[in-house]
Amino acid sequence: MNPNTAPLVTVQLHGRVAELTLNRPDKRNAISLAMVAELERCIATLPATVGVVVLAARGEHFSAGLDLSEVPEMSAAEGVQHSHAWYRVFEQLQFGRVPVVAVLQGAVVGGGLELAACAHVRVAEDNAYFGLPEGRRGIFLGGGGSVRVSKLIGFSRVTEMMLTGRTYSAAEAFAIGLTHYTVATGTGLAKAHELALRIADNAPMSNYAILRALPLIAEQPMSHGLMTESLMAAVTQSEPEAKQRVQAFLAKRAAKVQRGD
Ligand code: 1HE
Repeated sequence: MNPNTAPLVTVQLHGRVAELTLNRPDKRNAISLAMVAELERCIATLPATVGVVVLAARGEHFSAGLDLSEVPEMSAAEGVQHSHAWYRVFEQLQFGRVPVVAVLQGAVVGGGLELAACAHVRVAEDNAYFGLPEGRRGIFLGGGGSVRVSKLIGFSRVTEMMLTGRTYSAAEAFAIGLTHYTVATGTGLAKAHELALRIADNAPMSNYAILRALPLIAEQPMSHGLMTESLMAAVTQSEPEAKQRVQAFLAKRAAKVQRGD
């Protein structure tokens, strides 16, 4: 297909899992406003049967970040609007209806890392590397990374990454908590689908609480956090599905937790 007419994001449905794939490998999946809009449309039109999203990218690199060809033409006012267009879709990813598992390979840099930071589970192939080269380009984070990436690895590491332009390897990214899994090159998608199926098997109310309540609790003072937690616990355990699942365990009909799970 002509790269100029190919969709910038493709959607493939695998039962309860929707695979969303950035599809601009010739430009290293640089994120243009058109790609942001396409991502937004794909998320908004996911069938109700979808319980988990796998976010992937075609080609050797997850994403080279912001499409730099958009920068020279942008005024300050347009720059603010540009960031807000990214924020809107990234918020839908992070706080939407369904958990997101990202598969990361090659360059995961700038806005690509900001996008990856919206996912709930990050699987990196061992050839992945992570950087924030904004300082090198004379620009700044603009896709929520100063907040999201700082929350993941701390303000000090983000400062150093941005000042020096250093990259973290897949092994280092795992060690500092930027990713959750490191897998061999070429196996990330399979691992992401395996994890997605496990997530899809959770009770929907538990997944809701994990996605919606947990991040709020993390921002609350301890006394408020404990109150929110207790209310959320009461709501989830009142669901008929929770009663059934607990009864199944007590009747020895449900799987035990196993080492290596
Ligand atoms: C691009 C972009 C891009 C590649 N915008 N066109 N991001 C960066 O500073 C990273 C810039 N990119 C790179 O450092 C490299 O491209 C990679 C290390 C990611 C990949 O290298 P390589 O050798 O595989 O590919 P390439 O030859 O550099 O790029 C292939 C094509 O993609 C080439 O275009 P072509 O017409 O010559 O084929 C590149 O120009 C194009 N390309 N990256 C536009 N980013 C919300 S604010 C977020 C702020 C940021 O994200 S700042 C970080 C920007």
